[in-house]
Formats: sequence, structure tokens, C-alpha cells
Amino acid sequence: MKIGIVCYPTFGGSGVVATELGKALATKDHQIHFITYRQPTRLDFFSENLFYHEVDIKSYPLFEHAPYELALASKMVNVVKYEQLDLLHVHYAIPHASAAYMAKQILKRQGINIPVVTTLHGTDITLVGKDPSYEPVVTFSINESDGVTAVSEDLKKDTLLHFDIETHIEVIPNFIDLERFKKQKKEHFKKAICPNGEKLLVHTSNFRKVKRVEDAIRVFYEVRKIIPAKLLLVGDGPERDKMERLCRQLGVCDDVRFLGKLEAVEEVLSVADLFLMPSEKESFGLAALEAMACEVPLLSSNAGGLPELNVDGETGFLCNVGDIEGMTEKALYILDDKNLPGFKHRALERAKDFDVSKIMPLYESFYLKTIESS
Ligand code: GMT
Repeated sequence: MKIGIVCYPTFGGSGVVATELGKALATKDHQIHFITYRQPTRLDFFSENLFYHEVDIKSYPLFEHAPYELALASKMVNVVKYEQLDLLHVHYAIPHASAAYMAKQILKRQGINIPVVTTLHGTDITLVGKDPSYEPVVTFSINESDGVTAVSEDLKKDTLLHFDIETHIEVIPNFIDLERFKKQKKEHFKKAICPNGEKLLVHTSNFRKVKRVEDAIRVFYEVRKIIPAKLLLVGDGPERDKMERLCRQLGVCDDVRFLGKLEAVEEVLSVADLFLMPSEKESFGLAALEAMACEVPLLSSNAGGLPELNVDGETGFLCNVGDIEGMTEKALYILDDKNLPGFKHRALERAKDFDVSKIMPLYESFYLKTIESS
């Protein structure tokens, strides 16, 4: 198939899922055309089946906000027409699904039928999408998509709860490339960070409020009172300054390192003993799956789709959002040398259920079904 993928080209989340899906499809001889405003972060190599079309956003003194959605729709029209695409797959509803609808209508007038698949990722529904300033357009463009997928059962449930949806939503979970995300020998790195055999806790996120990075730091603070431990924080975002101040206030700066937007996150995960994901909301938790693939147990909140990934008491623990005391107790249990190897092993086994080779065919057959019925 010739497939157009529209996504955010950013670090993490829906952009990574979209890029990794395109890369995996390309290895199966599908021709993949990425359409976005910047080269996606993980699309930094040559493959004969991968193409990149940059959306050209013209600015003009009259525009306080350049109309990205129009430029994107126009680019989609051209790519579908000239590359003769079979299907458009847009990741993250806002504004990709409505731009795809517009492109589809323009192409229809030219006698071209292009099926559109929309994948809902999380905040496009749970935080931003249901806001009255976007809701009517999100509802309309989901209903107008020829196929809709969500990355967890919980996200599907939330979508049906908050929007008036008439279309079937297929759940296709996120996935992982176990060839890339696997425990690597990085003992020298562990020695440098934990010279005295301290346990290593890791959190990675975009440092937005919904991630509750503060809880990760507070749990670490409590754990460190009982056992020697270090904390690595990977990523960057709006909460970072506040989190640095919190570390100073708690007096833990010597044991906490902010690593910023690290590309090779699997190297850090290879030496981690526990991954913290205390999010307020999380439709799936891709960063947690990456950790599990590197044999890192998961201490998470029980929000959103996290119970579909983290098996309580097996691959880690699920705690109520904000329950620092409960999280601390569970963290200490996992980190106990008697328990840690079992949790590590089971985390990896669980991650194998989400191997790209198992999930990618689900998208392939969904594409075929959508093309046939549209
Ligand atoms: O986590 C974010 O805030 C970024 C966001 C995105 O779309 O880039 O992530 C969402 O999509 C990811 C990929 O499907 C999911 O793994 C995340 O759980 C989801 N984030 C939230 O629901 C908060």
C-alpha cells in the first residue's frame, strides 16, 4: 500500500508511535509518505520506502497565528494526488483529523476517493479535545473518518463518554521495537551514576502538569530516606524549573540529575531499577513500555490505560494518583533485592506482548478493511 502518515514530528508520544509504525510498514514493502512540518525525530536515515513531505506554512503580517491546518490540508491534497496514495493515516485528532477531512472533500471534487484513518492518542481526547473550544470539530472529524483507532480500551471508553461518536473505534495498542529497546551492557554508566551500589529510579516525560513529575520526586525523596538511591529525570517541558526548585527545597540535588531530551533513552533504561509514571492521566504510557522492554519494573498510577499495560503485583504496581505513601511502600517492595529480579523478568515478558511484529499487522488489516469499505 501507499500510505500517507500525518503526525507531530516531536520527541515522544504520538509522533514516535506514528514514525515507528511508518518505519515498520516500510520494511514490509509498503511505501510510506510522512507529511508534517518538520522531519520526525526518529526519521533520520535513508530507506527506499520512506518519503518525507514538509508542510510549508506561509506567514503573513496579518496572521497572528499562521493557518497550519490549511497548509497541511493543501499538502495532503498534493501528496495524495501526485504520489497516488491509497490511504491517509492521521495521528492525534487535533488538527490532523479535520485537515484530513478537508483534504478528502477537495479530492472528492477531483474524482479521487482517499480513505482516512484517525488514531486517537490521549490528550487529543482527554485534555484538549473535550474542551468546548475544540469539541465540535473533534466530534465531527472523528465521525467523518473512514476508520478510527484508539491506543487503549480506556481511551476508547473516554472518547465514547465525552463525544457523540457514531463510528466504530478499534483498539490497537501501542507497540515497541524490542531490537532497539533491550537491556544493554552499560555497567560503566551505572557505576558513574551509582558509585556505591545505589538503586536507580528513572522518570521520563514531557514535564507537563499531567505527568505529575513532582510525585516522582517526592516518592524518590521518601525512598531515599530508607535506602541509598539516585533519580534520573529524562525529558524537558513546562514543569522543569519548578521541579529543579523542588529538588533544591528537599535537599536532594546531589542525588537527582536532569538529563533533558535524551535521544538514546534505552541506554539510561538499561541501568535503571525502577521506572516511575505517576501521571494524572495516561491513555497508554509508551515511555513505560520502553522501560519494561529494557527490564525495568513499573511503578505507576492507575490512571487511564495504565492498568492495561502494568500488571499489578507482577510487572510493578498500580497506585492511586497522588498516593505518595502507597507508592513509596510499593517502590521499596520492588527494590528489595529478593523481589527485584522477578519484577524485571516479568516486565520484559509483558513488554513482549506489545512487540511491533504483533501490533503492526493489526494496522495493516485495519487499513485493508477501511479501504475495502470506503
Ligand atoms: O504524553 C503526552 O502528553 C504526549 C501525548 C502525545 O500524543 O504525544 O501522549 C499520548 O500518546 C502516547 C502515544 O500513544 C501515549 O502513550 C500517552 O499515554 C498519551 N499521553 C497521555 O494520555 C497523557
